[in-house]
Amino acid sequence: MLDRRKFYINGEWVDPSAPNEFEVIDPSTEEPCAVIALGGQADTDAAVAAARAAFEGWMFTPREERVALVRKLLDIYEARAEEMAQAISMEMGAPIDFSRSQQVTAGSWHIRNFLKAYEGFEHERPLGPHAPEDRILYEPIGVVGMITPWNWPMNQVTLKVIPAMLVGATCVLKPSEIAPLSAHLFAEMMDEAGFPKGVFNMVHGDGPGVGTQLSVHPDVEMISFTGSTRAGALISKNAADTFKRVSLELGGKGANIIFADADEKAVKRGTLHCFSNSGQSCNAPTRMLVERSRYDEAVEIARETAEKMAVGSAHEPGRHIGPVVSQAQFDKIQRLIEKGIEEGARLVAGGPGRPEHLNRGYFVRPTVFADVDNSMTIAQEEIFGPVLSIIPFETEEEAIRIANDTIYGLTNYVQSQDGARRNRVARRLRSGMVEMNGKPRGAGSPFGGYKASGNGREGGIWGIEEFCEVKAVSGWDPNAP
Ligand code: TXE
Repeated sequence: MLDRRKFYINGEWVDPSAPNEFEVIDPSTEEPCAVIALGGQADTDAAVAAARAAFEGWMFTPREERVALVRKLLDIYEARAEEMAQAISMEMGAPIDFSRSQQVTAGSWHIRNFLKAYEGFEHERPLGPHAPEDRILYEPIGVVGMITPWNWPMNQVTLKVIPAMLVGATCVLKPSEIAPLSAHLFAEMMDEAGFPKGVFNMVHGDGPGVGTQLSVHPDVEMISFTGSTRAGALISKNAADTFKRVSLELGGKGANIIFADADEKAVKRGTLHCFSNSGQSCNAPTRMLVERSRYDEAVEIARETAEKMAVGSAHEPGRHIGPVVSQAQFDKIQRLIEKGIEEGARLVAGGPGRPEHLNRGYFVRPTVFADVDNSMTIAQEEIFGPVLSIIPFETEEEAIRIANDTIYGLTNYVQSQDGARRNRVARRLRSGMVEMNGKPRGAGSPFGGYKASGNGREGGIWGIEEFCEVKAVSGWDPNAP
């Protein structure tokens, strides 16, 4: 069993202030695979103090030096990619090939994209061509508490840590306690890259402990959070008394609108996308809205796709999906599948229980419900498992109404050969992202949600500005350095 009971504070690996041990469970086997310590107030305070003390120096470090350190980190990250893939598979159950090709590379993709986006980022800008004595300064916000989840661990860690490092903010990272191994390894990489002491700190802990302590801490200027809508609301409330900036990336209930003129692969593509990462993605297209004339055909394709989808251990190579992350998530998904049946949706593939060939591990059967009404629980709640709900529609207007009829607003999807229709629908969907005809979002585009899906934007120039305060200065001497 791996021993990961140390925290990374002020450039050192230190012991926790109290033992408070916590076992990390491998979701493929249900066996403990590592032990960490959950931090307490003294650990949080030490990490925040280190980040605070490092801030001034880091903020005024020449940008080329910060960029060079991030470049060095990228080299190390790529050199240790296999270790990272193994850690992610073990902690959250992504099959090893998926871990290598998607989970790990999401991190390097973000690091590269941020380096590119930051090239064009000016920390000091004139207000406009006719206001040379007005200067707008984009300054690093200060100490940032970063709280991350377990579903795309390196995706989320790099989306927060990298832009903060580039602009000159400092941070305390609290990764998910149920999938902390990749973040621990990431902290080793930050150490190896040689970031100055205290610039990056990492403390393991849970929500009621370190998560809350960071949220209320008077010396933390910002919380950047990805996780459940429940925890996001709590963090906002906890942060209110100290006027922190709170950036939230929360749940989703994406609609995938398939018009009758959609390309023939659209249904299969949408089903596979919904099941990818065992359905544990906030932007998963979990509600498939299909125009009536192609509805029966779509249900059949989705059923076939689900039945062909292999499920197996994270430690085996192949294109199967793995278990979900924990017993709690497994139970939640089972409860929602039962609820779907109870409320009258038509189960066409999968269903309750584990796949027959697996009797241990948090494995869920790829499940498809047809004849779903958008008011049903399975169409409203984020399930976070491989469960697809198919809903018929008659008109474009009705499709837009159903898509928007959710508390969430993260990603919606549109499939149609009619460009004018695609653009028209994209303008009316209340979500931070709309992806059409299977085209993935471009590098450097912003990621984030409307409504209960959150409020910040990560990635690209938007994700860099998140970590900056904006200062307006008048009487600036444009001819002086
Ligand atoms: O999330 P939590 P859970 C959704 C998904 C999933 C559900 C529950 O629907 O089924 O959330 O997952 C920290 N103050 N998403 O319970 O609790 C916690 O320690 C400060 C969507 O695992 O939100 C961890 O680091 N921090 C999502 C992180 O929050 C708190 C990804 C996420 O855990 C806290 C994950 C508190 N009061 C789950 N309570 C996405 N947007 O991708 C918890 N935490």
